Formats: sequence, C-alpha cells, structure tokens
Amino acid sequence: MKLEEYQVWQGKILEARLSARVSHRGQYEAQVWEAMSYSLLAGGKRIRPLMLLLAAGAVTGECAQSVFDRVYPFAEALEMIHTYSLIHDDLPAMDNDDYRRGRLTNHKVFGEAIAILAGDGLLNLAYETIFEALLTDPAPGRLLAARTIAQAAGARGMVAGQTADMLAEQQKATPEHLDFIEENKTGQLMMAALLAGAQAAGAPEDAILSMRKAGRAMGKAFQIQDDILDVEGDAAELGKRTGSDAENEKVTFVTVYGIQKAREMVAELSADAAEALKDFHNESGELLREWIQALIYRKK
Ligand code: GRG
Repeated sequence: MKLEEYQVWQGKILEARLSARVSHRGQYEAQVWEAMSYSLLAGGKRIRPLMLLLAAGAVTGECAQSVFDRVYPFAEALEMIHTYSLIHDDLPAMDNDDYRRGRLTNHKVFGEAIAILAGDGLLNLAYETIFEALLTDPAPGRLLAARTIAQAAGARGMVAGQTADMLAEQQKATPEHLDFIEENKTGQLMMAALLAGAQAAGAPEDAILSMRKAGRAMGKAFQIQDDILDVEGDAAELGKRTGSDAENEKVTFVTVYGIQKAREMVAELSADAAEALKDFHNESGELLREWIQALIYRKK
C-alpha cells in the first residue's frame, strides 16, 4: 500500500470517529461543543493518531483494520489533546495567533473564554475516551498506553515544554534550556504516538523501546524542522504566518545555532529514527519509516 492510500483510508475513518465524539450540543453548553468541533474538525494532518495506528500495526506485523479497531480510542485521544494544546497555544496569553489550520483561531471566532473552555473540554474528552476503552478491555499494555499519553501531555511533558518556552522569552535561554523545549513541547506527543501505539497493541519490551527511541528522535526533528520552516517556509502553504519566531525574539534552534546547524541536527535525528525502526519488516513498519522521513523534511 502507498502511504497516501493509508492516509486517506484511515484518515476518513478517524475523521468520522472524531466527528461522532464531538456531536453533542445541549441546551446551555452548545457553544463550547461548537468550538471544540470547530478546531477538532478543522482538517489537521492527523499525524499523531495515524502514526499511533501504524506503530500498532508495525509491532503486530499487520496493517489491518482489526488491529486499528483496538487502538482507535488512544489515537482519537491524542488528536484531542493535540488540538486542545493548539487552541490554548494560540490564545493572546500565549502565542496570540490569528490563524491556525488555515482558518481563524478558536478565540478569534468564539472569544477567549469559550476557547479556553473548548481546550479544557477536549482535554477531558480525551481521557473519557481512553477510560471508556479501558473499561471494555483493561489489558496491561492499554493501561501503559494511557499512562504514556497522560505523562507526555502533562507537566513533565508537553506542558513542561510549553512552560519552558514561555519563560525562555523573558530570559536568555541556554542550549540545554532550548533542548528541553524542543524535546518536550512538540516532541512528547509525537513520541507518545509511537510508544502508546506499541503499548496498546501489546508489544514486547524491545519493540516498545525501539518505538520510544524513534518517537523521541522524530518529535525533536519535527520541532526543529518547524523552526526552519518559520524562516524558510511559505505562509500560504503552511496555513499560518512565517517569521514570527524572529519577530517575537523567540529562542529556537535556528535563532540560536543558525539554519545550517539546525539542518544538520534534523539529518542526524532522522537517521536515529530510521535506525530505531529498522527491524520492523512489515507493511506498517515500512509506511512508518517512509512517513517519518517525509515529515522530517516536510515543506509545510
Ligand atoms: C498549551 C499546554 C500547551 C501546549 C502547547 C503544541 C504546543 C504546546 C505548541 C504548539 C507550538 C507549535 C505551533 C509548534 C510547532 C509544531 C507543531 C505542534 C505544529 C502543529 O502540529 P501539526 O503540524 O498540526 O501536526 P496539524 O494542524 O496538522 O495537526
């Protein structure tokens, strides 16, 4: 199967599942559900959930609906958490962005209060979705996957990275501080996609370790490439404005080390990810390797 075929095939199913999850409206709370749907169904690339499915496929040796069926709730939860983080990241108190996923940001449409609540709503819906899945099948690997997602999203993971990023704007960040930001802010959810996918599918320890390694390398490379695109990317293609890092005097790999060194780091991390995934000789493993390379060197 070609990568695009997989993305269309599973992307459609995922879209329908996510849409069903936010179909509630209610008499007094309809606005927050509208706002949750607005951002969740805004046509994100669904990288994390689709990768979670592939990681499950790679460790079981199958690229089959029956494997994906068992891990969808974890994939959906990850996308909900990712979307909440984008809604909050775009708020005036954080990055103050007007556009996201090619349309106005949540707070620009619904106002700040509802945007904050929409983020909160999605975060909690993510864990409700996971708990429902665990009630149906509380296999140990699935419990581990739930913990992986909670840790990666929390104050030792993405929230830690975002905090470090916010504070870096007020002080001169050291290379270690910068490293911490790049690893955690975006990297943790990427890592969680591969790790939780492997765990939820009941993978053995060595496969879990490989996925963790690949996920970490990919996540960091993805963020560094994002920094590169902020300098070199095309705003129309990206669906958001470029040059904002330099404008906001943000510390990024590019502003600290320069574009050349940032490119070298991406190449190194990309090789690390490929190496960690080299033993998954099956269709899902191949698709995962191909996608990671394409993502790392993406133009948007
Ligand atoms: C608010 C706790 C909290 C955390 C926010 C994710 C995040 C942490 C900040 C986002 C900052 C940012 C724009 C980083 C660049 C990399 C990134 C996460 C891009 C968006 O992810 P994609 O490309 O987006 O997967 P889509 O829209 O396709 O899902």
